[in-house]
Amino acid sequence: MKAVVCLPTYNERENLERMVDALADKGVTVLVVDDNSPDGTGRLADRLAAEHDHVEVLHRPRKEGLGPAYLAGFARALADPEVELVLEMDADFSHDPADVPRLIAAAADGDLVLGSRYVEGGSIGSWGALRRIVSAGGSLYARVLLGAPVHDLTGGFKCFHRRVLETVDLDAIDSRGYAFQIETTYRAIRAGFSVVEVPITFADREVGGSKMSNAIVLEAIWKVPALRLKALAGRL
Ligand SMILES: Nc1nc2c(ncn2[C@@H]2O[C@H](COP(=O)(O)OP(=O)(O)O)[C@@H](O)[C@H]2O)c(=O)[nH]1
Ligand SMILES: [Mg+2]
Repeated sequence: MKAVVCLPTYNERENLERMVDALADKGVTVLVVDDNSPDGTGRLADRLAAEHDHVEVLHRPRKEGLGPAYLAGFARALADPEVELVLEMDADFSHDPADVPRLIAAAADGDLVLGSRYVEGGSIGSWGALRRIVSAGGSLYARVLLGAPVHDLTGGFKCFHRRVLETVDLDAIDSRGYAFQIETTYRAIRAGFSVVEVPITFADREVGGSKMSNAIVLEAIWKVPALRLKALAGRL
């Protein structure tokens, strides 16, 4: 079953080559989606794509957040009719490339697989107290407001079957940050798809900087009730 890992990058020059190497023996195609990173990640990605059969690159003109980058990556991945699984993954080693086969294997048991920090066996490495609270609180907030039976709604290590991405109205999604993760999972659930959570250990990045911002947190806070209202109005 052909699988594509969409890897959004913004200033990940120090991580990308190691990540591409770590994914080389996982039987996946890596689609780097770079938003014209000022640090030259896009040029590095082009070189890696020239060197490795399992690497492809999608260049976008400017940074617009994770959401639009993933949507562009999904469209590119699905354009190949042989692709059955599309994965989301961070390029900064917060998500362990060694976990990719577990996510793919779990796709046999569900339509959407989530790498989950908040189920038994899952954990977070060295994050400080504030980020833990924002992340765990955000997932709980979304879980309660949406009534979604999922423990990690904000995580970005996921594996979609093609049918999920073809059924959900991706054109209607304008979330950019964590809200994008919440929205894609919620829309999948609303559409009747099954979700499987696989425990993962989330590690803090060792090199490069996080792009998390207050705007990303605020977007998630207001988007969750907005999604619920849309669903109640029968528009989702
Ligand atoms: N293409 C693209 N990638 C992004 C953007 N923002 C973040 N990323 C990538 O998304 C992944 C997760 O972002 P990160 O900043 O580590 O977020 P954090 O893990 O929540 O701190 C990394 O691979 C980033 O390079 C963006 O606007 N565009
Ligand atoms: Mg990160």
